[in-house]
Amino acid sequence: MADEIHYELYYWPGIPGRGEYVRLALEDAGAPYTDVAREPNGMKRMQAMLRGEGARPRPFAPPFLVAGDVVIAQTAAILAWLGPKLGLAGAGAAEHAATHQHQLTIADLVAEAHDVHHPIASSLYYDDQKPEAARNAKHFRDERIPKFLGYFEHVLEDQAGVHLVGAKTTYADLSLAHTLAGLRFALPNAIARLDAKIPRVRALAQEAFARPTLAPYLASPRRLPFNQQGIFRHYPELDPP
Ligand SMILES: N[C@@H](CCC(=O)N[C@@H](CS)C(=O)NCC(=O)O)C(=O)O
Repeated sequence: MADEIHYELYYWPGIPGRGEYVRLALEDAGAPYTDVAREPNGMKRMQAMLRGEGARPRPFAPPFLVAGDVVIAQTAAILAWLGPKLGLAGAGAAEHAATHQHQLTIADLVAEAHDVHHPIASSLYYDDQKPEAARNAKHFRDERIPKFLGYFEHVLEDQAGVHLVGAKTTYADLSLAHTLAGLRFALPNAIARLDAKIPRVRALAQEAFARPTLAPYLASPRRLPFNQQGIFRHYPELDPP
């Protein structure tokens, strides 16, 4: 159950991005929070925090979370801190650590998904790095996605269930469900080819997104759709049939 802290999440307002991983945990737990940069003057407040005009340590990049006098950045670190408070990190230290481990593996996958369309530099346009993106995408589709999702399929086999850790939903389950949705948006053909090999990952995603507090959020306008500015982008030329 959520505690009584009113959280402030800071993240770029126009994309689900990495902020969505934190949102999913907060929404699932019914925790009170403000999505600051989506409020009037919120971007100014976020930029001020990034300039160091706020709590310490100043964050390097969004997402970051403010809870009272605590400020914490890095998606996996935010979730490791929040997860136990929200009842989404399993039971006990070993399950907390395993949940964090899975989140870090998901973070690696997310970073690679971003680098598919920006393999040279985030500061360049996609159009300025298309040949490199095409080369990167082939390896991501053929090697990396099967390896990552195959790994999680094995974890679920070991678990004999639909949860990556323990017997209950953790934030790692929510994150994997969101990542599968993002990959399916970006590379629908590649994921369709893999679907038959990842039944447990798909079952996890279905269960996670049907959770009673999460399903209404996912159907609401508060959930930002995937788009061409985010981490998961759909360029048809990177996803041949
Ligand atoms: N490892 C960090 C990465 C944070 C990150 O790359 N944030 C992006 C938005 S999703 C950003 O604004 N980066 C700015 C930068 O790296 O200069 C995390 O997982 O939270």
